[in-house]
Amino acid sequence: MDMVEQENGIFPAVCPLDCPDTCGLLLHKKDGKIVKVEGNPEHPITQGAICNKVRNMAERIYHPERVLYPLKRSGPKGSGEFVRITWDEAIQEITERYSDLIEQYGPESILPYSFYGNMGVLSVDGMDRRFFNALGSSQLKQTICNSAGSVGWKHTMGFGGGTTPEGIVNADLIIVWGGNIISTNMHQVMLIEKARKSGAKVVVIDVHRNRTAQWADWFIPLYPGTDSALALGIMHILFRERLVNESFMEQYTLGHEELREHVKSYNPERVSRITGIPVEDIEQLAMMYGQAKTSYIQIGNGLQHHDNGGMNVRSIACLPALTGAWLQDGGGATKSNSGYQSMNSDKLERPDLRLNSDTRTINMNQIGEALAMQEQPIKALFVYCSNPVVVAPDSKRVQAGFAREDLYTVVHDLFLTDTARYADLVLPAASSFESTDLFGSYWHQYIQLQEPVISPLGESKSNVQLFSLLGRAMGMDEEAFSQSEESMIEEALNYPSNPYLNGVTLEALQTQRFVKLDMTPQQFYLEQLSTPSGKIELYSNALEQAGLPPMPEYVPLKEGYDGERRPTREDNYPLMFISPPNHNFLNSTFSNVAKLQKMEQQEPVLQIHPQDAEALGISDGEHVEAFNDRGSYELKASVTDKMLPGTVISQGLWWDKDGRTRRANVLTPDRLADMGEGATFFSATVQVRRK
Ligand SMILES: Nc1nc2c(c(=O)[nH]1)N[C@H]1C(S)=C(S)[C@@H](COP(=O)(O)OP(=O)(O)OC[C@H]3O[C@@H](n4cnc5c(=O)[nH]c(N)nc54)[C@H](O)[C@@H]3O)O[C@H]1N2
Ligand SMILES: Nc1nc2c(c(=O)[nH]1)N[C@H]1C(S)=C(S)[C@@H](COP(=O)(O)OP(=O)(O)OC[C@H]3O[C@@H](n4cnc5c(=O)[nH]c(N)nc54)[C@H](O)[C@@H]3O)O[C@H]1N2
Ligand code: SF4
Ligand SMILES: [Mo]
Repeated sequence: MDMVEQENGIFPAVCPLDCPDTCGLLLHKKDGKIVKVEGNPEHPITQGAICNKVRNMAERIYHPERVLYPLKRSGPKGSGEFVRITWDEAIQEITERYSDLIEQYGPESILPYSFYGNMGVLSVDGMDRRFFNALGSSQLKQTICNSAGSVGWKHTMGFGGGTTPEGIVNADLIIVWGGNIISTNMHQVMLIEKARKSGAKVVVIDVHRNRTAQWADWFIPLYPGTDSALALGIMHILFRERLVNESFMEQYTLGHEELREHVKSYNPERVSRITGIPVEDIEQLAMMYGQAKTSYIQIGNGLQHHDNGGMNVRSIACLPALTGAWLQDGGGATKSNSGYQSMNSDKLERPDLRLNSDTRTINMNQIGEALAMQEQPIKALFVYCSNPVVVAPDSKRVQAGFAREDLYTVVHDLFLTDTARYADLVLPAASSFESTDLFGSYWHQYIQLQEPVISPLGESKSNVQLFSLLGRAMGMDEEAFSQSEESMIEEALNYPSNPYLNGVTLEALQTQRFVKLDMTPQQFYLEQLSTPSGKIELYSNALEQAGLPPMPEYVPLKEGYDGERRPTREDNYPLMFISPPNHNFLNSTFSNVAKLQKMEQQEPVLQIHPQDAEALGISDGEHVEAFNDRGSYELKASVTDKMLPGTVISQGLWWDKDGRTRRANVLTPDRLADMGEGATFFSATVQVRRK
């Protein structure tokens, strides 16, 4: 008997959320319903510990506001007024509208908009892609999360993977740089705690004394977007003090002699002026780093959501190449480990089904602008696994785009999100616990399988079910649209180009649950770097050709301040506005769960330094408005010295409520970062006033 049919029991599951930990879960089922979610103690990395968010997952699955039937809009866009229709009516409507649009404007008038609301590869890099490939729609550049940093990393290291988790316990110095891992990667904290018991020191470098900084041994605050300058200052001292590993640099790097000259101008005094960090602290940090036996740097996502985000990551990624930390088990750095688990995307996504090979691509960070395009306008949007009205920058423009009367929008989600409220048609999505899917992790090296534990609630359908149904309804008669999930998984894992996947099979997943990648090739990590030179590129010709500095460099933010350029009276928006994730939501997911809202003080909070609060006449707990030319919204002030003066912080991506805007992204820019066309959420300036 399969899991769905069993009324009672404890069943294995995978956390589907966009979180590096990809925990193994156990779902307790009673009378056919999930009543409890806990960690699976047998998962080698996550070991039975899970976050509070997912412990409350049942509340989300059975939330009274979950969308259970197809809905058709009956009021103005954004009003949230819908009537129930049948699946047959919904599918018929989509196929008719799409056929008309294709005839009149061509298939590129249709744009999918998706991200990783469910990390299952069949859901977001599988049947969905097949459908849009066969349709010939415009393509989305998925740049909203880490693309600036990934490209910065790749220009230095080549391959999209770094230090793997298990070794971290051996490190004696751990630097968490621009990340808030207590909230965003809790199992890394568990491993670091082990290292700490053996004497390791933990340093956090951030613009905010976040939860992770409070837990660290040493917190170093700096001005936003100045991380490259700090990394270059550390390099300056490492060369000066001969704390570099000459033979390592000789063997494994390109451009160390040029770099040695280059960093002479980044003396500690200059770096201190830019970053706001005292000279003594820069000296001490560099000495600690240079003298550590096994140093490890966790490069967070926060510091790459900036105009200079690619370079920030690149500069930091150069540090272990100077000391040779890569030679130690657990040494080095990680930005993302997604490279180890790449799957057979040709088989999964079937790009061969696309007939128009030069289809236009639209950057998801600029969806507001894209929806305002007059020429070759986007006439239809299909949103799934994402909530762009809340998560995309310059949100008022995004909202205006979604409000266009002539735009035909379909949203597939579990809830009537702020985005779904603008849809013409809302389709009910099954949760991952109601579906079959395959999960990797962008941090650890275990692959997992999800099999359905309960039946889809109401009339909801998984992404795979939906897109295969739609494909067939649109006359796509290829076998690709009737393939079973199991067969898709087999094809995804059959990928000799990625040797790490050796031995990972559907059968192994069914019997063992957690199947580790074959990490043998990692032993040759330094010998097989996929940069153009095959070495760690301290000097990058590719960057030079792209018109960017070939060596790590501090480039000030386009919108923002540093220690050398503080705001003046002429600056209307003198505060830097940073809006990173909070502890209890996952991006905007869970922002509608009452228990978790309560743990986040029920509403958006603006942390403001006492000096700034005093100058603006703001007291703790009162309501304020944060604003700039892009928009404004109301928050509750929390006066605190967790940042340097001049920086304000609001954590968490909130949905609007009762007509009140609660979206941080009304203030953020849709400019693209220096690399990877990435998002620049945190290079935003604002002013704040009493409400
Ligand atoms: N609880 C929870 N967990 C999550 C998420 C969530 O929303 N909630 N989101 C998931 C996703 S999609 C991602 S990408 C990861 C992200 O998780 P992390 O890698 O931890 O990155 P962020 O939380 O985005 O940002 C971390 C820190 O960057 C800091 N920061 C901002 N600008 C700068 C700067 O210029 N320099 C430095 N040094 N620091 C800066 C912010 O203050 C913040 O403390 O977390 C995942 N896990
Ligand atoms: N200001 C600011 N903005 C940010 C960030 C920030 O730090 N600050 N972080 C950015 C980052 S790093 C990221 S990754 C993005 C994340 O942005 P998104 O990927 O849009 O994340 P969510 O807001 O969690 O939205 C995911 C949606 O997918 C839905 N969903 C879940 N499972 C399924 C499924 O199986 N099928 C379908 N069809 N839908 C499903 C959920 O209900 C939810 O509404 O946000 C970015 N935006
Ligand atoms: S959100 Fe992250 S920490 Fe929480 S259960 Fe999921 S994978 Fe684990
Ligand atoms: Mo992300």
